Amino acid sequence: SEGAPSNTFGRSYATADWLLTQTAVRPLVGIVCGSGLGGLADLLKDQVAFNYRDIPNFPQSTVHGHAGRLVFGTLKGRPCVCMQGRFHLYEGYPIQKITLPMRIFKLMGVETVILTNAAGGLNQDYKVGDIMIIKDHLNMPGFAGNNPLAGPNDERFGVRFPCMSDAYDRELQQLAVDVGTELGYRDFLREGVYCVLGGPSFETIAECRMLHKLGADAVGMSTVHEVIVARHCGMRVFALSLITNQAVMDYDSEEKANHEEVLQTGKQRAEQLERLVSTMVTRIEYN
Ligand code: 6GU
Repeated sequence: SEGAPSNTFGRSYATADWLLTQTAVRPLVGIVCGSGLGGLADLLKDQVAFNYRDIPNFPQSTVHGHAGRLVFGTLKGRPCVCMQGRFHLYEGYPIQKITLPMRIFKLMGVETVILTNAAGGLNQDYKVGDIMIIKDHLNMPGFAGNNPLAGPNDERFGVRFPCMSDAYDRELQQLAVDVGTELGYRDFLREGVYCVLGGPSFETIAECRMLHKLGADAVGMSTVHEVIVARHCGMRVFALSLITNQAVMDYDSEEKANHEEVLQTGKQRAEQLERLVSTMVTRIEYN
């Protein structure tokens, strides 16, 4: 029957229901923390946290050697839920499994999703440590048919052919510029296009050059799938990339992309990125 292969409505509903019986928090904002950026969850007050392995239907995190956590709590009184650790295509999950948490967010009442990630800089003006407000994306796996909405459409979530030209909420982008300016972040705050690849191998030099020519400012392995599913079911979306390294663009370079550099830069800028997001949360308007 319709929706049968994955029945994500039934599973999302059961999980949302289970979570809401375990916590009094009714989250309006859902946050997804990127690599090295999980400290955001620690800012939540009156926390109720769940290991992913204890949540029915939740995928398990494999990437950093420790279990991911879903953390409920409040940021200056605003009810939030925060994913500390996310799921990636390169871990081998079916793409619908990666994005299931977005549908669970929706069914718990979340209106706004904020996503962060670590990314490589393709724009030659970008420096390591820059924070990029994502204004648009290039979905490379999607070009090859790997889209989380492929398969039967469940109208309870959204339409068959969702619009993506308004995926990244303009008001939230402006709010980020305003808050970033107030916090004194202007020198390292950027706005650009994020390109997602499947990973886990980093890009070749030729691939970086190609992506740059195609209009990408930063490249990574996450976020876009979650954005598509979040927009499909009508949540507002805001996303940030922390530029953790410069993608290698020429053959004379001695640079090599590596995960340690990604995590190291995350540590240096994480606090500022967390302050930007938490300040934004306290100013978002709710319906
Ligand atoms: Cl250079 N590439 C990709 N695909 N993901 C990244 C990255 C680069 N830096 C951080 N994440």
